[in-house]
Amino acid sequence: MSESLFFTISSLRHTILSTSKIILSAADLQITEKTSAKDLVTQYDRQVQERLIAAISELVPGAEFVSEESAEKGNIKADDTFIIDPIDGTTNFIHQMGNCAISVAWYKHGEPFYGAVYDPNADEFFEAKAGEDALLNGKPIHVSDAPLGNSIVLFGTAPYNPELTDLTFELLRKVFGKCQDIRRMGSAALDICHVACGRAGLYFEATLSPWDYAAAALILKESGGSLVNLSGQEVRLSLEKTSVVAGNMNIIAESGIISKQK
Ligand code: LIP
Repeated sequence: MSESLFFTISSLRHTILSTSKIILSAADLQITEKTSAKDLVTQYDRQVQERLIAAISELVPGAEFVSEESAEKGNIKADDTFIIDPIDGTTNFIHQMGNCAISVAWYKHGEPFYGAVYDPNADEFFEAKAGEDALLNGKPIHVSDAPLGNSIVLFGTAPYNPELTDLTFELLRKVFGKCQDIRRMGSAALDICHVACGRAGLYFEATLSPWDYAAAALILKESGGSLVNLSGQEVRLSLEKTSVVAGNMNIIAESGIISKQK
């Protein structure tokens, strides 16, 4: 990797760390509803997003952005596109439950180049550069090779999409009897990172937006894991929502939640 790219990634890491202080010092949330009373945003989601976009635009002139709280979505095939979730786990953040993260993915010509997911409450910085080890606070991480029966399964409830509730709990019922236990932690990006570092064996959610998974998908890949949809196809970055299943391929197969498209 060139010295200038190395410097840019170091500067991006520093920007994420410094911007995260906004989350830790939050006070007057100024909560507003987006699509429903379950789909909320605070002034801090917007502040973090603005701070990140301004800093990255200096670091990578001409960069395009796909960010959760921006109406305008950039071109995911541009020379440089940053896919940002300023606060993944906003509902946890609103209820002061921790377990939320800043997620930033850097794509080059539509291919993942760098991904970072930072949980400021736990001070855990997950990151990966394409083709290199996935890291947690600078140390290599790897998915678990434990069988499903010895594994925690994480899941999301797709709360913004009540039409998917029955499917979610059918899938949950299917795995609950086969795994050690289940958890709903509330941040898709962190859930996928918990799979990447081997804390959990599997994560699934019936629908996610690109900013929820874009960075964690690269971290998972470089930790030896796979991100597929509920039909078993590899998840590729798209502006369309997609179902996701994260794990190693053995545990994904063992779970029985994939239904191959005919
Ligand atoms: C959230 C995800 C969560 C999912 C929610 C929402 P947000 O992201 O992390 O797993 O269930 O629907 O997408 O909205 O907090 O950035």
